[in-house]
Amino acid sequence: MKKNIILLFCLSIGVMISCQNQKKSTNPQKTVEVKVERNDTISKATVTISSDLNGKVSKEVQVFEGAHEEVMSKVDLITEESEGNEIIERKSVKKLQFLLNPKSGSETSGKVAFTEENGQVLFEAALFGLSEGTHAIHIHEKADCSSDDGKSTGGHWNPTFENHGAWGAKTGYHKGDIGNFQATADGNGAITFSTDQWCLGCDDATKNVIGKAIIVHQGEDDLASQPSGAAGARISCAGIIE
Ligand SMILES: [Cu+2]
Ligand SMILES: [Zn+2]
Repeated sequence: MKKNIILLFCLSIGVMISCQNQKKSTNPQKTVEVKVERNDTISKATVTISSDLNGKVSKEVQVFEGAHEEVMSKVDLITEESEGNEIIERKSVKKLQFLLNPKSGSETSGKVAFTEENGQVLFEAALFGLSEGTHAIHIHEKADCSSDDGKSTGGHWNPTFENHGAWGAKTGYHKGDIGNFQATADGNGAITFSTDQWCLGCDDATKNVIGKAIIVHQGEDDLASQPSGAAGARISCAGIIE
């Protein structure tokens, strides 16, 4: 009798498992990923639609390039078509790129990029024509690189009214206090920086970097002097504009 009960128990577990396995979906799960890259002349959108039908994944990629409004209206069309079907996730990546131009009689140029993904902004800069050693790089408050000395960009971007300092310091830091980087003997330098305390064009004025400027300095930021770290002349500038 006891044996029969155990046998019945095992049988019913077996049935339960096989029933669950039969619950296979006939509708694919769709994921739409929209990646938008933009610089001052052109926008490029890459739309990847992935369909997952019971583990079988197929991908369809479409790329649009051209004027920003045109590109975005094509993206809207595709994503609207897919809506109502089985979209489970929609990712959006926004990338802005700018050129840094020499200031204060320097020959320092470079490239900067901001990439926003999942609430995180990645900042990447590559510099050329520097003197060897440590240089400061900050976000200043105005996207105006018109003056020869770069001072038209104003002071450090400080929307939370804190002291100047090292990023994350308990004693305070500006939202523009990226910090320092090193340049090699051949004059090249690079820095990457990632934070969730910035955004690209959101409504939060304490996070939005659009309308500000990137400034590279001749000297090192001592991360203590007020109001800007005593980093010396402004030798390269880029406005962060959309
Ligand atoms: Cu600065
Ligand atoms: Zn500062």
